[in-house]
Amino acid sequence: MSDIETVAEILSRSKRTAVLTGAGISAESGIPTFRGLGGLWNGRDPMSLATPEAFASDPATVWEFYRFRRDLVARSEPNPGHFALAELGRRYSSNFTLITQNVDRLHQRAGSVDVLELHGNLFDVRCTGCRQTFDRDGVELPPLPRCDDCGALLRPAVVWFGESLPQDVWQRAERAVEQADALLVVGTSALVYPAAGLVLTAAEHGCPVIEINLETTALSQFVDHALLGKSGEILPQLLASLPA
Ligand code: BJW
Ligand code: ZN
Repeated sequence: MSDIETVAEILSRSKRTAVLTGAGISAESGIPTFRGLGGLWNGRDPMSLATPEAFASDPATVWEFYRFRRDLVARSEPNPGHFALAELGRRYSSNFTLITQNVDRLHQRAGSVDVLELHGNLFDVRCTGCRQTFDRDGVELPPLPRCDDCGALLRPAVVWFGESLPQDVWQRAERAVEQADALLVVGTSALVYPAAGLVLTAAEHGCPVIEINLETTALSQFVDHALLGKSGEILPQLLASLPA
């Protein structure tokens, strides 16, 4: 049996499947990852901009970075990896949970529903004054957008370092992983917590963990099966190996 067939067997037996994705799944859509080669956005290091401190000291630069990313993502399309996960979700429907660290919404554009966005998304904004969240998808933003209600600065509704994840989303993700019979971990370096901790939670519960990545990661030692390669190639192969 090939590695893919072994993993397909695990998935076909699984009653509850969870998936955790990271930036690597969108790399084949032309969206740079955060770390490693090519992990620079428009010449900038994303890690120095993904903090509340960076926003407080230079909101115009941080907004320029996020406007650039909103535009890039709007011009990009989901790839076969996103579509394969959407199809997997349709097959398993209520027994399938897709958890993503990505803020690009490409899973939803590929047809996935009920996606748990651990780190928010690029298209909502939040007021730094009255804390309301507004949908600004498809809207051209000025260099320093302000709240229509209270006039305070708006910020991207993403989760920066040192900030808490949305509690309801996090609790649903934890529960899904605790109850899962299989966890697929796709395209993440598994360096950022608490998201990476979901892999350890699954392993502690005896849940088979399958990693799909170009390379080994910080948590590869805890996974049961590592499929090395592009998620846009491996996920469709995996889908094709499942009984219809
Ligand atoms: C492919 C591929 C292909 C490429 N096919 N694969 C020490 C220990 C533990 C924790 C901490 C610590 N010190 C500080 C912390 C906490 C901190 C943290 O984890 N830091 C670590 C870096 C050490 N975490 C936090 O602060 C979190 N909050 C928190 O803990 O709250 C509690 C708290 C409250 C108050 C004070 C302190 C704590 C929040 C984390 C928020 C992360 N936010 C970002 C930015 C989001 C907005 C934005 O997008 O701009 O989220 S950072 C960035 O990293 C982004 C990503 O979602 C996240 C993960 O990155 P990801 O997805 O793994 O991407 P890469 O680039 O790292 O990896 C890509 C992978 O794809 C690679 O492996 C490639 O090989 C692979 N690949 N092409 C398959 N075709
Ligand atoms: Zn406001």
